[in-house]
Amino acid sequence: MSAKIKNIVAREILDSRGNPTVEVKIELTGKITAIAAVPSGASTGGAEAFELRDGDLKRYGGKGVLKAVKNINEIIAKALKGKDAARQQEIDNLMIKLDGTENKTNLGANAILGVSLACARAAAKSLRMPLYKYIADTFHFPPSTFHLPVPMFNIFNGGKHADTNLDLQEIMIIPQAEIPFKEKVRCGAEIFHELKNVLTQHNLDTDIGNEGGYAPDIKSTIFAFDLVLEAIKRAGYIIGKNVFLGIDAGANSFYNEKENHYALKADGVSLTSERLVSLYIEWIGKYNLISIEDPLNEKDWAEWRKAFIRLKTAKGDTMVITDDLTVTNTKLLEKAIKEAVGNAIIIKPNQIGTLSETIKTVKMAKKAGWKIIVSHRSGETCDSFIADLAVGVGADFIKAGSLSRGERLAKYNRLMEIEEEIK
Ligand code: 2PG
Ligand code: MG
Repeated sequence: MSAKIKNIVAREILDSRGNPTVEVKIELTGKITAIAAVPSGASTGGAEAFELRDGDLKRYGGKGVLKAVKNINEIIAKALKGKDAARQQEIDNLMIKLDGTENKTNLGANAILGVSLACARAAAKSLRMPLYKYIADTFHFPPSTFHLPVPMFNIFNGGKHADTNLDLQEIMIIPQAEIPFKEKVRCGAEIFHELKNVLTQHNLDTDIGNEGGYAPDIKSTIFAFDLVLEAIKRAGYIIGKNVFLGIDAGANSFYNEKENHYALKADGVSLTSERLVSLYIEWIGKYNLISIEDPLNEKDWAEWRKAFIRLKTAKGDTMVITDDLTVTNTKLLEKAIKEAVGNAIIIKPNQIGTLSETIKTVKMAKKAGWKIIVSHRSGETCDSFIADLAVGVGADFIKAGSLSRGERLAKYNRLMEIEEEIK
């Protein structure tokens, strides 16, 4: 039997970048407690749900979250006390109503999401179920077919996640699907460590960026790909067979709106969207690039559509992933499906602000035959909720950063634990 919400207490904690974020502890009747923490993005999409920050420049440069914490402790807690924790949809709806705005600007999506996730975790505990199973059951995903998502390891950080000249935000290695999850982790880690040796040999920095991948300045974009390929080979893996490449271009960040072109500072070139897409096509052929996230800026739907057609024509199974374009929002996803701009979507709970709405987006994408990539944010905590979420909804992939930094490994380690449980 599930239990009733007895108490909700929020606190301000710090995320992996040292910025304040929200942590929520829920207590249920029967002495069950659960905690969840909220992540935060740096390269955020324009239409994301509202992240409430204090704006008080005397604290954390205005980034404090005491208002969000207060909204939980004084408003949300009161409204939810006594409710059945396992009625996730009802609880989420109640908070949406309490907020009363389209983008959760009153209470803050960071406040609402913290409660939503902590509630799910507490309910799962009260039912003595692992969180992934609870999510599958509650939202009617087929529980008998649990599988692990394929990890996309971001081993080269750039864009808004590093202070270097690499314009692409993420270069990811994607192990072959057929091996166990723990072998995928080993493959990723071995290549990650080998990349350090390769960088050292080229006299390049081996410091890491926001998501735990290396972040050196480089002489050109393709040089970064070459370095990764060298590391793959030296680690004993074969590109195109054991491991593939993916990128998150994060194209908003190098798009120049005034001139309507994309400025690649690593290469000293400015490109139209058409020429940028030609470059992607070149990389698909040359570097076994199987997925491209946010290839163009989020405003240019017409160019996205053209890009999708060209990328698919170049190689039929290329994944064209929407992130900033759809921000886990069903309205935007509906448009994206209708306008045929991609075939895969990034799912980030904090882009929309409740677990129920996140699941709605997953279901809509699945129905349209899109691939699901559950994702972390560049500002993370050690909460591993998205690992369970990925398994619960049967996601195809998970993107949780590199093979370093505790807040990234927390997700991969949890997935290895789940793999043991479900075999
Ligand atoms: C992205 C994410 C995570 P951020 O663009 O996919 O990698 O970055 O959290 O900064 O939006
Ligand atoms: Mg992205």
